[in-house]
Amino acid sequence: SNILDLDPFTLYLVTQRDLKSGGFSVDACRSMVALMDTSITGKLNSEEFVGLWGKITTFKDIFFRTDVSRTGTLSMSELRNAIAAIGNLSIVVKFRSSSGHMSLENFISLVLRYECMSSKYNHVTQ
Ligand SMILES: [Ca+2]
Ligand SMILES: [Ca+2]
Repeated sequence: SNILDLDPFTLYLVTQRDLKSGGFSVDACRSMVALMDTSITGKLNSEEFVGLWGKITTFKDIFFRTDVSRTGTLSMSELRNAIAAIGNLSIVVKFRSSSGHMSLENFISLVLRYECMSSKYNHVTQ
């Protein structure tokens, strides 16, 4: 049974409480729910939420570990190290066309999107 049924706005409120650096925008939460919503209900049940939260925690750790300059953003060289830790170098390509310094929110949204895309892709090709 699922006690939890999290819509994007509730997720937004949850992340405001938990992420030190300002949390995620409502738009970012909407896309994270869409990415993790495998049961296609428009909301996250507890299993989907645990999956998302695990990823956010992992990516947040990597972000803060690789932000050696302690600026709260990742420069190109910091991002390379972060991506190397995750193991998906195609994200760097995307980063080249962006502003040059990546915030925690953008980092997590971007990595999550790539990870979900590549796992769907792998699923199809297997
Ligand atoms: Ca769902
Ligand atoms: Ca930095």
